[in-house]
Amino acid sequence: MPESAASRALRLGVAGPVGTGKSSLIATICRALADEIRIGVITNDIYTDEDARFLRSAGVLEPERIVAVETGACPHTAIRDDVTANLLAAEDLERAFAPLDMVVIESGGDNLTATFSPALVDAQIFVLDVAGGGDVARKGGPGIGRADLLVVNKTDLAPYVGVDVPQMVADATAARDDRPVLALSRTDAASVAALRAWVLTVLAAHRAGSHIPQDPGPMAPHFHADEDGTGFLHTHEDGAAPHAHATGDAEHSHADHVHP
Ligand SMILES: Nc1nc2c(ncn2[C@@H]2O[C@H](COP(=O)(O)OP(=O)(O)OP(=O)(O)O)[C@@H](O)[C@H]2O)c(=O)[nH]1
Ligand SMILES: [Mg+2]
Repeated sequence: MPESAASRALRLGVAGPVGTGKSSLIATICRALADEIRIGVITNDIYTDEDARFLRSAGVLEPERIVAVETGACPHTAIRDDVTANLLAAEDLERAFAPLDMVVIESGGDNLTATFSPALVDAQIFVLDVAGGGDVARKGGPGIGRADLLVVNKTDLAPYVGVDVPQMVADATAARDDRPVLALSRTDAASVAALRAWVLTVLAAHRAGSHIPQDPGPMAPHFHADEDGTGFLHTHEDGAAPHAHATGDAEHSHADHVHP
């Protein structure tokens, strides 16, 4: 008989553009909760195990509980199109350290359109940072629009990059039809407490069987530029009507395109 989702660890995905603070956020979650709940972590990197090494060196979890999956391809492939490697890693971790309460999976940094398949995670966090610009939240996309939690990270940097955090949070909230948005800085204890509380709420709902994994929707078609200035349109045709735009513009030119 298939195991019911509620009887295994909560699988929590963390996605978002390169460098927005995904690994740091996972370190923060571990630091805040490792004494209370049993956590395992899976990192995805294209060619290295850099993020796993960062998290091991942060000393927030036993090193053996942090495993790296080298995806060797577009990061979104391993979290959306073929999740096998990540699923096997999650099952291995859950078996090796049974019983685990939560397995956190970090996507390799990608563009604004990357989301986890609900076949891999029960809930997902999408991470933006203020340094990416205050207008990013307004641009939408499946992760910004429909991840279980949107984090606006590194708020401590806002004064230096001229971003109005309350405005960015208000724009994000509007883009998300009032789904939760959290302004976070690892240096702001109140925001870390709010993140901790959110994770515990989702975990409790998962255990109670009342948490329903959401699919934020497939990636928008996006453009992969080649070195010679040409490229190809990459579509993920698992639901939405794919469509092409005029190409020749910047790489991932459809990253900010939302499919309602
Ligand atoms: N000021 C500030 N810097 C932060 C914060 N969180 C993360 N950083 C820094 O942002 C940089 C990127 O953080 P990471 O956690 O490696 O980001 P990431 O999203 O995991 O990066 P990739 O996995 O490479 O996509 C590092 O230099 C972190 O120290 C924060 O709250 N405030
Ligand atoms: Mg990382």
